[in-house]
Amino acid sequence: MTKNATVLAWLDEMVAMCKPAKVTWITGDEAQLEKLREEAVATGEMIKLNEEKLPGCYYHRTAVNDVARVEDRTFICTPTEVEAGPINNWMAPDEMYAKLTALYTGSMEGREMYVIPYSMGPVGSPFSKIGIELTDSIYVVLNMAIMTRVGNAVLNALGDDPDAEFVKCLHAKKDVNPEERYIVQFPQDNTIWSINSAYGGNVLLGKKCFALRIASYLGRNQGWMAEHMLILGLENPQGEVKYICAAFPSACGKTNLAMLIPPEYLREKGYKVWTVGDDISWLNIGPDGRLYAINPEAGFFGVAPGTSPKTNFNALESTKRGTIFTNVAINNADNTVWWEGLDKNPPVDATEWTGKKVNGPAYIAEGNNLAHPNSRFTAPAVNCPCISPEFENPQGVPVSAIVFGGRRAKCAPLVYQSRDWQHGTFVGAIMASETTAAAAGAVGVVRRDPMAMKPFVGYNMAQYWGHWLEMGKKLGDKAPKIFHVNWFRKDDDGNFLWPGFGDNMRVLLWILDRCDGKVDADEVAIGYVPKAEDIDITGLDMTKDQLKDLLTVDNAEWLKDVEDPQTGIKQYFAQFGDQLPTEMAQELDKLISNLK
Ligand code: OXD
Ligand code: MN
Repeated sequence: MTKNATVLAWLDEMVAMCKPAKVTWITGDEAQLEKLREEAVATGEMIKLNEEKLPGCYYHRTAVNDVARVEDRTFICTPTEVEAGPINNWMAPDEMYAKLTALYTGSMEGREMYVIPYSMGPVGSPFSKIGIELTDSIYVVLNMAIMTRVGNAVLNALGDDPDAEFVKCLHAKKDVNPEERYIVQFPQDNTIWSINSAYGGNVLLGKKCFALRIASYLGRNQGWMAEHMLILGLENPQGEVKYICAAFPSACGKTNLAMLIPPEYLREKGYKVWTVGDDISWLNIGPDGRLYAINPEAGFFGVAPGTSPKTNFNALESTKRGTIFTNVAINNADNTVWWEGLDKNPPVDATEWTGKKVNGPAYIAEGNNLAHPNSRFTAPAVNCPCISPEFENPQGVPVSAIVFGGRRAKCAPLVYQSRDWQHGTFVGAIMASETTAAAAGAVGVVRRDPMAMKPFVGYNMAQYWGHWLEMGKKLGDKAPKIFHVNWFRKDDDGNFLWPGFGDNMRVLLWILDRCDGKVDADEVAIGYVPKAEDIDITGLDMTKDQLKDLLTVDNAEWLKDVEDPQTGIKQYFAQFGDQLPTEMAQELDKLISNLK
């Protein structure tokens, strides 16, 4: 426990409102966590999986109406609407507190409240931040114990100073009613309130709510950045490691890139990839003036379907022990797990994700999924075979390059480099991705997702771009170089032009060569593209001409992307009105004049 008066006063207030039958502090001791696992198994909240094949692994099933983040019920409650900006849901803080207080009052009667002190980032790192989550869900406690560092060590790091900074997080399952589900950030109060959900991204409040929404706001005020970016280290045959941060919207292969296995001929030469993080980067300017990244998380909350030994061996290995699986299918023959894309042998004696016993192959043949498409694994990062030796480094890793990306059938070339930080900020701001068949709605529709932060920015997106520009000024010539990639370009017959997966390493090598000033490039309207001879295609079933096709920039296509009345860049920027930094408007004018 703690003597910190601010923590204790806040806890008293929340207890008085939620009225739990009992309050338990999470200490971080394994014995306490083990007792909670046993309790969750006894109540049916979790199922223990095959101890021999999946040691320390558990299964959890959510309510069928509670399987994903709920962007339409996620709010940024700043004093004025303009602070939240046009792409966030907003309500005045007082109004939201009143509305939610009514819902929370008595919500934990007869239930136990768990108090989880947690650190985002290694405990005691100058770049780490502390949160305390109150929850009535054992599932949340056990997930938080994988995804973050929890317990007494965190309280010691917070100390007794009543002014010490921490984020106050409150979660109540209540009755999981989707009509009264709210995921609410109060950035000015360092506060997050989540109610009526028990699904990952809505309730593991350290992740998206704190490490992106609240942290992006803190970062603006404190001179650092919280970004939706993986962090990977690329080691060359001389043993030097350079670090890259990369932001992609969902369904663009972020976890796969973070854990990439280089093509065999590069492995043989001695190239390696090290994973520092797969989802979130906190970026600070270090003592030498360069940008340093830490991964605030301690685990991976990954999408299971599609993960296989071929697509992501390292992610799959990470799930082999100490992992919680949510909404995948169970193979009853040996009490293990299965999901679409794991292999070609769906279990015959299966329990599909909602809990129905089915014949797996027959059920799939009828057009059903055994695992929910957004089913997840919560796996400890230390399980990952390629976890970076720098993973726990409290100073973080120096970033050489920032990479933005999206899924574009046309338009964006395989890779291009921005001219400078300001132009790179613009490249991030115009990021877009095409919707896939994996989500409901029309396929191939362009959706703008600046810096992959559309669902996660904790204040006005235009002011966030302004903050990027400020950080660039501070970094000066030490700023990382900024690039954009597109692994998803297609030919006129709809075939992908680039093999992707491990071969993406070939593009990363060009990016690092550019950072080191080792290769020339061609300047085109949108920035710099590689000379075809500088991307190594050894061993690929691809001609130089096909590579050239991947690198071409079609100015007419780009002009359409700027001008499109629904999804165009001009239209998108217009909604920010006078909040749009003039530099962004200038970059747009420059793009248009270059294209013409
Ligand atoms: C995630 C997401 O779960 O971005 O990481 O939705
Ligand atoms: Mn994410």
